[in-house]
Amino acid sequence: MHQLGHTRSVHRTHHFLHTPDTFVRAPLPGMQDATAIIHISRARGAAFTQYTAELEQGGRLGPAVGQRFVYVLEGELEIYGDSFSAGDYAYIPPGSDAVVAATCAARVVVIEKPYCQLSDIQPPDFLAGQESRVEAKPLMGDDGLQVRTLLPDSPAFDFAVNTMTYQPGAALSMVEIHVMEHGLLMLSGGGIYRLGDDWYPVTAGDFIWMAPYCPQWFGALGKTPAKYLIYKDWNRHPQVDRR
Ligand code: UGY
Ligand code: MN
Repeated sequence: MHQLGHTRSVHRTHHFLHTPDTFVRAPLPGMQDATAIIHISRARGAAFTQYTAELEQGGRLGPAVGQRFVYVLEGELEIYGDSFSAGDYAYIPPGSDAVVAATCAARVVVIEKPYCQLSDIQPPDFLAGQESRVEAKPLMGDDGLQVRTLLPDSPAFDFAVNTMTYQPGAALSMVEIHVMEHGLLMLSGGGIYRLGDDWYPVTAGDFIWMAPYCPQWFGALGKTPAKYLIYKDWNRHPQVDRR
């Protein structure tokens, strides 16, 4: 049903709120029995690509452009013979032969980015993890806001992916303004996101892109925790071209 041209999606120069009512699906090269909702990419000026892949049973992703991070939202994947279900994730290094296939219908967060090599450090190896086994740490001493850092704290990684869980009423303690850009998928709950000079109600299923230096703040609303998965570029000098 059409909404007379209304949507919560908002496209601005320094931020983008992408809500499910505006998602358009199209397969990427090499995908089999799968399709992608491309939330953000170079086409919009980001240094990374983030999409939600929807795979049928037996479906698979095409080859990655650069390194790839996958986080399972729903269903089950197989990579190198190991199975990955909701909350499981994998880091796949550049040039890897890893095949990402669905053993049942699955929805997956996929982040891809060319690897930014440092002269004295090798790229990371393949890594598999389970979010539930990552220790949650309070952000800036606030027990109501817990962060799980999914990738190791190592300069070999040129990006970070974390989950952040806010108890109802919890909020970032400051408006952040920083050089890193973000790709963010709301996993559950909701609240108000400040982006630039605007405040938006956001809920599970929404995607947000924040350009470098986009002022940002979030406060959780409702009776259940709000949780999001957040990407940021990391561990590299900003003078280096990240694309
Ligand atoms: O890691 C971050 O920069 C994070 N605190 N930003 C955010 O939640 N918008
Ligand atoms: Mn931030």
